[in-house]
Amino acid sequence: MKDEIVVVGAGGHAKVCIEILREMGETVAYCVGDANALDRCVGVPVLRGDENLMSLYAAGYRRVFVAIGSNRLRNSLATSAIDIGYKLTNAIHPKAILSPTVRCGEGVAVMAGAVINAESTIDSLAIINTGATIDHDCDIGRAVHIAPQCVLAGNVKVGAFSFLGIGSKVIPERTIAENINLGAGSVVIDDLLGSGTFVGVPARRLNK
Ligand code: JB3
Repeated sequence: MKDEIVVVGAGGHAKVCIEILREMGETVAYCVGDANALDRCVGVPVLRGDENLMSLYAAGYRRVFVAIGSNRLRNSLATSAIDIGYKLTNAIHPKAILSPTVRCGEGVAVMAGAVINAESTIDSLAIINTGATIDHDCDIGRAVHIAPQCVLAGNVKVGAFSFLGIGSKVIPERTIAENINLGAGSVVIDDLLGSGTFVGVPARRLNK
Protein backbone atom coordinates (compact mmCIF):
# COMPACT_ATOMS: atom_id res chain seq x y z
CA MET A 1 0.00 0.00 0.00
CA LYS A 2 1.18 3.52 -0.78
CA ASP A 3 1.38 6.21 1.90
CA GLU A 4 1.22 9.18 -0.50
CA ILE A 5 -2.00 11.18 -0.66
CA VAL A 6 -4.37 11.66 -3.60
CA VAL A 7 -5.97 15.11 -3.65
CA VAL A 8 -9.40 15.45 -5.28
CA GLY A 9 -9.61 18.89 -6.92
CA ALA A 10 -6.91 20.83 -8.70
CA GLY A 11 -7.88 24.49 -8.33
CA GLY A 12 -7.18 27.28 -5.88
CA HIS A 13 -8.31 25.40 -2.79
CA ALA A 14 -6.25 22.36 -3.80
CA LYS A 15 -3.13 24.53 -4.12
CA VAL A 16 -3.49 25.73 -0.53
CA CYS A 17 -4.29 22.25 0.82
CA ILE A 18 -1.38 20.59 -1.01
CA GLU A 19 1.00 23.10 0.52
CA ILE A 20 -0.47 22.43 3.98
CA LEU A 21 -0.02 18.69 3.47
CA ARG A 22 3.60 19.31 2.48
CA GLU A 23 4.10 21.44 5.62
CA MET A 24 2.83 18.41 7.56
CA GLY A 25 5.54 16.28 5.95
CA GLU A 26 3.17 14.46 3.60
CA THR A 27 3.64 13.76 -0.11
CA VAL A 28 0.84 14.32 -2.61
CA ALA A 29 1.16 11.91 -5.52
CA TYR A 30 -1.69 13.05 -7.78
CA CYS A 31 -4.60 15.43 -8.03
CA VAL A 32 -7.84 14.30 -9.64
CA GLY A 33 -9.68 17.14 -11.35
CA ASP A 34 -12.52 17.48 -13.81
CA ALA A 35 -12.18 17.54 -17.62
CA ASN A 36 -11.05 21.17 -17.60
CA ALA A 37 -8.32 20.86 -14.98
CA LEU A 38 -4.81 22.07 -15.78
CA ASP A 39 -1.94 19.56 -16.12
CA ARG A 40 -0.33 20.38 -12.77
CA CYS A 41 -1.35 21.91 -9.46
CA VAL A 42 1.58 23.44 -7.51
CA GLY A 43 3.78 20.84 -9.18
CA VAL A 44 1.50 17.83 -8.60
CA PRO A 45 0.43 15.94 -11.77
CA VAL A 46 -3.32 16.21 -12.41
CA LEU A 47 -5.45 13.34 -13.72
CA ARG A 48 -8.76 14.34 -15.32
CA GLY A 49 -11.94 12.45 -14.41
CA ASP A 50 -13.18 10.76 -11.25
CA GLU A 51 -12.71 7.30 -12.77
CA ASN A 52 -9.03 7.85 -11.91
CA LEU A 53 -9.91 7.38 -8.24
CA MET A 54 -10.67 3.71 -9.01
CA SER A 55 -7.43 3.13 -10.89
CA LEU A 56 -5.34 4.88 -8.22
CA TYR A 57 -7.00 2.71 -5.58
CA ALA A 58 -6.15 -0.38 -7.67
CA ALA A 59 -2.56 0.92 -7.82
CA GLY A 60 -2.36 0.91 -4.01
CA TYR A 61 -3.31 4.46 -2.96
CA ARG A 62 -5.51 4.54 0.12
CA ARG A 63 -5.38 8.10 1.49
CA VAL A 64 -7.37 10.94 -0.02
CA PHE A 65 -7.95 14.60 0.72
CA VAL A 66 -10.90 16.29 -1.00
CA ALA A 67 -9.86 19.88 -1.74
CA ILE A 68 -12.93 21.40 -3.34
CA GLY A 69 -14.41 24.68 -2.10
CA SER A 70 -18.05 23.84 -2.91
CA ASN A 71 -19.52 22.26 0.23
CA ARG A 72 -21.93 19.95 -1.59
CA LEU A 73 -19.40 18.79 -4.19
CA ARG A 74 -16.76 18.22 -1.52
CA ASN A 75 -19.20 16.04 0.40
CA SER A 76 -20.33 14.02 -2.61
CA LEU A 77 -16.78 13.42 -3.89
CA ALA A 78 -15.66 12.38 -0.39
CA THR A 79 -18.58 9.95 -0.18
CA SER A 80 -17.57 8.44 -3.54
CA ALA A 81 -13.95 8.10 -2.41
CA ILE A 82 -15.00 6.40 0.86
CA ASP A 83 -17.24 4.03 -1.12
CA ILE A 84 -14.21 3.00 -3.18
CA GLY A 85 -12.32 2.28 0.04
CA TYR A 86 -10.23 5.40 0.61
CA LYS A 87 -9.65 6.92 4.04
CA LEU A 88 -10.00 10.69 4.39
CA THR A 89 -7.00 12.50 5.82
CA ASN A 90 -6.90 15.92 7.49
CA ALA A 91 -4.91 18.96 6.32
CA ILE A 92 -4.12 21.04 9.39
CA HIS A 93 -1.48 23.73 8.98
CA PRO A 94 1.27 23.53 11.63
CA LYS A 95 0.76 27.25 12.21
CA ALA A 96 -2.92 26.85 13.07
CA ILE A 97 -3.60 26.74 16.81
CA LEU A 98 -5.92 23.97 17.95
CA SER A 99 -6.71 23.41 21.61
CA PRO A 100 -5.87 19.85 22.72
CA THR A 101 -9.55 19.43 23.61
CA VAL A 102 -10.80 20.13 20.07
CA ARG A 103 -12.60 17.16 18.48
CA CYS A 104 -11.93 16.93 14.75
CA GLY A 105 -13.57 14.72 12.14
CA GLU A 106 -12.00 13.47 8.90
CA GLY A 107 -11.19 15.34 5.71
CA VAL A 108 -10.98 18.63 7.61
CA ALA A 109 -8.90 21.59 6.34
CA VAL A 110 -7.53 24.14 8.81
CA MET A 111 -5.44 26.89 7.25
CA ALA A 112 -2.55 28.92 8.62
CA GLY A 113 -3.40 31.37 11.37
CA ALA A 114 -6.71 29.76 12.29
CA VAL A 115 -7.40 29.38 16.01
CA ILE A 116 -9.82 26.80 17.44
CA ASN A 117 -10.36 27.01 21.18
CA ALA A 118 -11.29 24.61 23.96
CA GLU A 119 -13.82 21.82 23.48
CA SER A 120 -14.99 22.89 20.05
CA THR A 121 -16.04 20.22 17.55
CA ILE A 122 -15.15 20.38 13.88
CA ASP A 123 -17.11 17.81 11.92
CA SER A 124 -15.79 15.97 8.87
CA LEU A 125 -15.05 17.86 5.65
CA ALA A 126 -15.24 21.30 7.27
CA ILE A 127 -12.91 24.08 6.11
CA ILE A 128 -11.60 26.54 8.70
CA ASN A 129 -9.93 29.00 6.38
CA THR A 130 -6.98 31.36 6.83
CA GLY A 131 -6.99 33.32 10.07
CA ALA A 132 -10.51 32.34 11.13
CA THR A 133 -11.09 32.05 14.88
CA ILE A 134 -13.51 29.58 16.46
CA ASP A 135 -13.81 30.13 20.18
CA HIS A 136 -14.65 27.66 22.95
CA ASP A 137 -17.44 25.07 22.76
CA CYS A 138 -18.37 25.79 19.15
CA ASP A 139 -19.95 23.06 17.04
CA ILE A 140 -19.07 23.25 13.35
CA GLY A 141 -21.09 20.83 11.20
CA ARG A 142 -20.24 18.56 8.31
CA ALA A 143 -18.85 20.19 5.14
CA VAL A 144 -19.16 23.71 6.53
CA HIS A 145 -16.85 26.42 5.19
CA ILE A 146 -15.74 29.16 7.58
CA ALA A 147 -14.04 31.63 5.23
CA PRO A 148 -10.86 33.61 5.98
CA GLN A 149 -10.90 35.98 8.95
CA CYS A 150 -14.30 34.94 10.30
CA VAL A 151 -14.71 35.30 14.08
CA LEU A 152 -17.00 32.97 16.02
CA ALA A 153 -17.41 33.66 19.73
CA GLY A 154 -18.06 30.89 22.27
CA ASN A 155 -20.84 28.29 22.01
CA VAL A 156 -21.73 29.03 18.38
CA LYS A 157 -23.31 26.22 16.33
CA VAL A 158 -23.06 26.07 12.54
CA GLY A 159 -25.16 23.44 10.74
CA ALA A 160 -23.99 21.14 7.97
CA PHE A 161 -23.16 22.65 4.54
CA SER A 162 -23.38 26.26 5.68
CA PHE A 163 -20.94 28.87 4.39
CA LEU A 164 -19.82 31.86 6.43
CA GLY A 165 -18.41 34.52 4.10
CA ILE A 166 -15.08 36.23 4.53
CA GLY A 167 -14.75 38.35 7.66
CA SER A 168 -18.16 37.56 9.10
CA LYS A 169 -18.65 37.55 12.87
CA VAL A 170 -20.99 35.70 15.23
CA ILE A 171 -21.69 36.72 18.85
CA PRO A 172 -21.78 34.03 21.58
CA GLU A 173 -24.34 31.24 21.78
CA ARG A 174 -25.95 31.78 18.38
CA THR A 175 -27.10 28.99 16.07
CA ILE A 176 -26.68 29.09 12.31
CA ALA A 177 -28.78 26.32 10.80
CA GLU A 178 -27.85 23.96 7.96
CA ASN A 179 -27.53 25.16 4.35
CA ILE A 180 -27.12 28.83 5.14
CA ASN A 181 -24.99 31.25 3.14
CA LEU A 182 -23.79 34.23 5.12
CA GLY A 183 -22.48 37.21 3.18
CA ALA A 184 -18.99 38.63 3.61
CA GLY A 185 -18.61 40.98 6.56
CA SER A 186 -21.96 40.10 8.11
CA VAL A 187 -22.48 40.22 11.86
CA VAL A 188 -24.77 37.59 13.35
CA ILE A 189 -26.56 38.67 16.53
CA ASP A 190 -29.69 36.48 16.18
CA ASP A 191 -30.05 32.78 15.39
CA LEU A 192 -30.22 32.16 11.63
CA LEU A 193 -32.81 29.45 11.11
CA GLY A 194 -34.09 27.75 7.96
CA SER A 195 -31.91 27.59 4.88
CA GLY A 196 -31.14 30.65 2.72
CA THR A 197 -28.88 33.65 2.36
CA PHE A 198 -28.32 36.22 5.08
CA VAL A 199 -26.29 39.42 4.77
CA GLY A 200 -25.46 42.62 6.57
CA VAL A 201 -24.92 44.16 9.99
CA PRO A 202 -26.87 42.78 11.71
CA ALA A 203 -27.36 39.80 9.39
CA ARG A 204 -30.83 39.62 7.84
CA ARG A 205 -32.41 37.24 5.33
CA LEU A 206 -31.72 38.41 1.77
CA ASN A 207 -34.87 36.93 0.24
CA LYS A 208 -37.57 34.44 1.19
O1 JB3 B 1 -11.79 31.66 -0.63
C1 JB3 B 1 -10.81 30.96 -0.62
C2 JB3 B 1 -9.66 31.30 0.27
N1 JB3 B 1 -10.70 29.85 -1.36
C3 JB3 B 1 -11.73 29.41 -2.30
C4 JB3 B 1 -12.04 27.94 -2.07
C5 JB3 B 1 -12.53 27.66 -0.68
O2 JB3 B 1 -13.05 27.53 -3.01
C6 JB3 B 1 -11.23 29.59 -3.75
O3 JB3 B 1 -10.92 30.95 -3.98
C7 JB3 B 1 -12.32 29.10 -4.71
O4 JB3 B 1 -13.42 29.95 -4.63
C8 JB3 B 1 -12.72 27.69 -4.38
O5 JB3 B 1 -11.60 26.86 -4.68
P1 JB3 B 1 -11.74 25.60 -5.66
O6 JB3 B 1 -12.85 24.72 -5.21
O7 JB3 B 1 -10.41 25.01 -5.80
O8 JB3 B 1 -12.25 26.26 -7.01
P2 JB3 B 1 -11.54 26.36 -8.41
O9 JB3 B 1 -10.22 27.06 -8.30
O10 JB3 B 1 -12.56 26.93 -9.33
O11 JB3 B 1 -11.23 24.88 -8.83
C9 JB3 B 1 -12.23 23.92 -8.88
C10 JB3 B 1 -11.53 22.58 -9.02
O12 JB3 B 1 -12.48 21.55 -8.82
C11 JB3 B 1 -10.91 22.37 -10.40
O13 JB3 B 1 -9.61 21.85 -10.26
C12 JB3 B 1 -11.80 21.31 -11.04
O14 JB3 B 1 -11.06 20.45 -11.89
C13 JB3 B 1 -12.29 20.56 -9.81
N2 JB3 B 1 -13.57 19.90 -10.02
C14 JB3 B 1 -14.78 20.44 -10.32
N3 JB3 B 1 -15.72 19.48 -10.43
C15 JB3 B 1 -13.74 18.58 -9.89
C16 JB3 B 1 -15.10 18.31 -10.15
N4 JB3 B 1 -12.84 17.63 -9.60
C17 JB3 B 1 -13.28 16.37 -9.56
N5 JB3 B 1 -12.40 15.39 -9.28
N6 JB3 B 1 -14.58 16.03 -9.80
C18 JB3 B 1 -15.53 16.96 -10.09
O15 JB3 B 1 -16.70 16.61 -10.28
